[in-house]
Amino acid sequence: MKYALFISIFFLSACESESKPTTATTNSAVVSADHVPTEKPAAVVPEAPKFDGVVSFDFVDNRHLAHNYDDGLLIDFGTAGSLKYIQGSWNSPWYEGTKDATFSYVYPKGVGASLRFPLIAPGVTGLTDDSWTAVFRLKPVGKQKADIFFRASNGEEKKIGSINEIAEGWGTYSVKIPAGYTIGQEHMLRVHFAHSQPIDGGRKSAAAIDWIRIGKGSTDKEPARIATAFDPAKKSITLAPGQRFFWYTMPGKGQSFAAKVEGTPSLEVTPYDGTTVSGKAEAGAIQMDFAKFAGKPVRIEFVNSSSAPAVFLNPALRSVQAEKIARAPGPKYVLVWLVDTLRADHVPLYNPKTDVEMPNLVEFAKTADVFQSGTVQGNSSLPTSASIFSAAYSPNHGMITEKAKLPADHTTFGEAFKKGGWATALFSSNGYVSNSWGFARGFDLEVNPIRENRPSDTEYLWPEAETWLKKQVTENPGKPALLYINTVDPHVPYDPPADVLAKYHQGGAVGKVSPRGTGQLLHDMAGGKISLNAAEAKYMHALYQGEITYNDIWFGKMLASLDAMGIRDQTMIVVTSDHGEEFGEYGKFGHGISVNQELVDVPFLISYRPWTKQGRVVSQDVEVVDILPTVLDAAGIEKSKSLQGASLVDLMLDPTELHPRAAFSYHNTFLRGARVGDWKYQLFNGDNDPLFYLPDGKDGADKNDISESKPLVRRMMRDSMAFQVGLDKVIDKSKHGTANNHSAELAKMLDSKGW
Ligand SMILES: [Ca+2]
Repeated sequence: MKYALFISIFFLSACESESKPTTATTNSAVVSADHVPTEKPAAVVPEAPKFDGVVSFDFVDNRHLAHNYDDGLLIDFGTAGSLKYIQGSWNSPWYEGTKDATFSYVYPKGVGASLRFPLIAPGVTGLTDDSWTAVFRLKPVGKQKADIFFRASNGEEKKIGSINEIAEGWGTYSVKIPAGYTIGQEHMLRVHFAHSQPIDGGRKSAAAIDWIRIGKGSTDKEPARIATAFDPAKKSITLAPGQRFFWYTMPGKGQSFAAKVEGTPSLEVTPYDGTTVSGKAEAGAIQMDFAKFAGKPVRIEFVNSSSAPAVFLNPALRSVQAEKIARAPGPKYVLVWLVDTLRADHVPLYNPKTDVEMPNLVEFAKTADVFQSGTVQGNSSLPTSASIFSAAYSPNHGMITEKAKLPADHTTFGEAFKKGGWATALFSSNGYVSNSWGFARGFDLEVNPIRENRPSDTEYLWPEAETWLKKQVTENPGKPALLYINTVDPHVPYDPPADVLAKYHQGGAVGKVSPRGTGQLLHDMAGGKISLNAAEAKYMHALYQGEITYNDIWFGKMLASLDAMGIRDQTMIVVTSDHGEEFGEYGKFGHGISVNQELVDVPFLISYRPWTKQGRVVSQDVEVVDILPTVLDAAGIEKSKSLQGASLVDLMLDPTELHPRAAFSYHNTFLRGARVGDWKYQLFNGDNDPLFYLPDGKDGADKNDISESKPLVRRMMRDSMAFQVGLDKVIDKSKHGTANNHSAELAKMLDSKGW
């Protein structure tokens, strides 16, 4: 037997006080010289230091992302912060929170409940004895007993104890955690009660749970809770003696930490790949230059190792304000050029190693903002286009089956511009992106060659769109116009013209692959009926590359036409895709099958020359749900409430390096992806949640799972994913921020929501 099973269950007395956590401080205090308070402290009463820069991560607003360590990691059920430990309540056996006069709690569904958490204690590097405990504050439904299971990060689960005597009413119960588990790693605790009974509202449960505390020598003392520690009005965080709050996040370029403090708290920052750096109070403030943490996931801890309370005031990561670009009047024309099935790493601007030629897009980028990481919310045309057209995440718009239709209560691309008084036209060579699924709502004109049994290549689509646009420009010169174009060339069938294909393949067709038959071929391969040899796969890939270059030729003709019409400088042009394509990197071909980067990482460029003539690269992670809010903002049209994305106009006009955002993808109902900078995370239905470092990707970006070796990063992604999962039907990024950086308004909403 691997673990010493020393199991004892006991009631803890209310006044018991056990060992306090000790403080881990390594390295010396770091105080940046750049951020010395600008005002000199007065002789007796020090003035509050004034901090430079723009607040880009506010620790008080991000209180629900904080982990609370108070005599152990405290998981306070009935607060939104508990979402972090139950995967955002996704397929989770927990009901929503219930509040009574003094605290909030949660009923697990049925007899079981589980939670996932980092096994962590200050100054403890190994779990070498059995002094660790899990303490539960709960109230049984009827007569109950419970078995407690503990699962290591490698999936190995052990029963660690039982609670055989659960008294009526609220009580605390403790189970010892045997030695042998790995500090810092993610673990799972599972409670299995004897039976469930009806509670109310048709619900069945076995017990109400207020909190669970996990730590070395943890007791049943009343916890110092988030709701009392964080004061949003005063922007303060008060730590009880021995308490600490910590956040897992990734700082951006050029950020620094600053807070005024009272008492003697300290700051500890632990990068995923290095040792802890500590900051101590000087002149009533703690300040630290975060430049060395840029792009690195870190754990940031607010620590009070004294025996008196300590306070952080206005704690924030701040960015240096860059010079803004003047906001010239917005565009008169908006043109969306969507290239169906175009993965980012086949675009030279995103991957210098690709041999795909896109000279017109490369030239275009000289006067465009190139968003370095654009993430689609779906992995096939229907869900992603629904996210573009409604600016909503898929659990909200529900377009994940062919039977779904864009819901009437979502304002669509066409409707928003129509309402703003614009002329609107949709030219789509994708059969899904049509009125049959609700996409044409609000458009004056819909043209869909596929559904009209006409050729769908861009050489046919663009001339029709061009005719409409010319007519607008000449016959309605006073009226602004939206032109949404869904080109489909790189989608199967891969059938580029011979002169373009010659750039990527010499000689005739190879083996089983015929250009017009590639659609059926992908279908048969997905069904396992057929597989390709290396030469055939290479040829098929060359056909795909040829289609991209073919599309680029027509993109160039479109730009030349705008120039000829004299409207280029009046037009905001958005270039993106609805998903990529897999070419055997994971053994499969096609799309709609995963949230791997090959499918969800797409080109994302916006040009409006009065704003983008300098051609910047924007490093923030952006999502296609941001497109509609952006073009509406640029056009000066009010955005409706149903839109969940955020306008990127500020990013275009203000180069300040803000806190990195998270971007999310969805595959049906059972798989989600999250990206923050170079880090990628996938969450499958169940317990499988691999982590990837994208620069490691050689023959597949999402291949090398490092979740076991980088637990700090995994926890950061788990926290972000939890809030996206919990909020993706209601979050409005324009006022709530993102799942990994909450606004004051979102924090307030979460305060009231509980869980
Ligand atoms: Ca609670």
